[in-house]
Amino acid sequence: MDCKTVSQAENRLDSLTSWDADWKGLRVVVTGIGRTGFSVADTLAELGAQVVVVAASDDDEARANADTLKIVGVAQVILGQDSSSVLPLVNGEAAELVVTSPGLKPSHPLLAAAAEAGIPIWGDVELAWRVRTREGRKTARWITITGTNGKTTTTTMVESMLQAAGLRAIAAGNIGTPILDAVRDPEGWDFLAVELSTFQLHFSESLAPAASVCLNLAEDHVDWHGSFEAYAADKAKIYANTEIACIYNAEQIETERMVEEADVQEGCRAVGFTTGMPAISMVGVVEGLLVDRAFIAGRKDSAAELASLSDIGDLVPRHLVANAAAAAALVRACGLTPADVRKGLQDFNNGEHRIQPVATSEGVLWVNDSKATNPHAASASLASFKPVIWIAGGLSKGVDYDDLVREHAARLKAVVLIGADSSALAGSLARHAPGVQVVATRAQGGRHTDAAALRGDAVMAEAVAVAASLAGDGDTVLMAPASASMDQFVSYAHRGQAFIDAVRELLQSRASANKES
Ligand code: UMA
Repeated sequence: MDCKTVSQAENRLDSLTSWDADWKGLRVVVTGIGRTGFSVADTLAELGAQVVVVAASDDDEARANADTLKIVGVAQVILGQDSSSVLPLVNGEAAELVVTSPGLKPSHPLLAAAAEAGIPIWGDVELAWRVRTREGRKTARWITITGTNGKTTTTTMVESMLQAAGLRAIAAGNIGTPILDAVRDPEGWDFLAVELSTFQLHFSESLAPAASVCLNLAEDHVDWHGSFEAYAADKAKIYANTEIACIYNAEQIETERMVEEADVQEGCRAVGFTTGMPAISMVGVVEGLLVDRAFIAGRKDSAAELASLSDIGDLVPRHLVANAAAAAALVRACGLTPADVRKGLQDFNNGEHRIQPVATSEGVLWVNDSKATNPHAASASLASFKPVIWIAGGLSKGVDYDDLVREHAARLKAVVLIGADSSALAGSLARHAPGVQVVATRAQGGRHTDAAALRGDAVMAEAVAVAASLAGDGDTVLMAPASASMDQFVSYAHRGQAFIDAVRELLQSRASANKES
């Protein structure tokens, strides 16, 4: 492409800032055909763009997605050939835009080729921001959340608080629902609680959230970003153009520095969150109460009670307090009341069997997510913890575990398999997490013939005992089976209760053994 053509294409892209803009005929290459790529190609086809999709995968799911995309008007889908460094032409001409999936590194040959040719590269989140306004529909305000750990929990808390305030709101983004699926909802939303990974932030430029947070920063995904500095720089993009408040972690100076260096909208405030006593312009904790010293008139010498820590749950590990404080700061910035914050936390807590902390003992956190009956739900809870001893398996319903295991292999310390036959999950683990220790309970594959030992309660007691023997200080034992329960339990609730009972029994017997010795 010559210089003139590149600048014409860029001018055209500059004008594409609403659903109703002129997207017709725009030549776009979409990379990836997973959740993101599918939603991008589907959206662009609906907008009338000319779309070619390229992806490395060539499995049944990719082929089914390709068939659907062709039906909705995507010009061409090229599977199994992502390693080429030649961008495909779109209807015989060079692409004007590439929209990529977060799984592709910036150094990927196709993206490197696009960059070399001066073709802009957006992520799905950039596209979603640009099409968020549409004639006749509500335009949602965005609350954006990133951080190395706790993104999913905080995003879910924000969603719960917004809904408690009677607003139409949903969590989307890295949490699992592609942001474009949320944006295209026919009714529209008041707010979107948007979880963003650094991969997504890397390919976003124009977002202007109402409130934003980087929860914390630790070394992660360096292979994708090339260096820790590059990873941190992408995380810092969360604060760009924020309208009302940038929320930072007052216990981690790096996040405050990011806010200091961010270009934000005029009047935007910097507000800290802490698990300790809040200074002025912070949300924090005083004597078991979550309190606000940022969004009240008398903040110089007083604080407003938002909720009690017991509203979050019976047992609240420190990281969950931090997540609640961050979520509260985000929604208070957007005008929610203390009552909305409290109700949101209570509703979050009442999600029994859904990422439910059961106990902490000897530095190990035990979490019940029996409601995670499929890979998608299990992915959200796995993303919240690291390192994890994962109790999983059960009735697979023919689903594919490869993506789930591939995505989370790095956070797994060990896996304990429950279920009558979890060979599909075992296969995915062998393929995509070969270094991770996998221990099967005795009921697996009919290895045990004693009917009593096959009962759910006995299986769970065995799984919990094995997990306890593998877990050490700082680990989380997460029961998020990614499978249905009915092969060994009456229901997911029964499975969750069996886990809670087994954990409590184990900890009690440990406590009495310690007393005796
Ligand atoms: N692909 C290529 N070439 C490559 C890599 C991938 O062509 O080199 C193709 C694959 O063939 C496949 C597609 O890309 O067709 C897969 O895309 P993807 O890896 O971007 O995954 P999606 O299914 O689109 O899911 C993504 C996020 N995945 C990643 O960031 C890796 C999901 O976050 C997110 O929920 C989803 O979009 C919706 O927004 C998951 C995740 O693990 C949970 N995120 C990481 C984390 O939380 O740590 C960042």
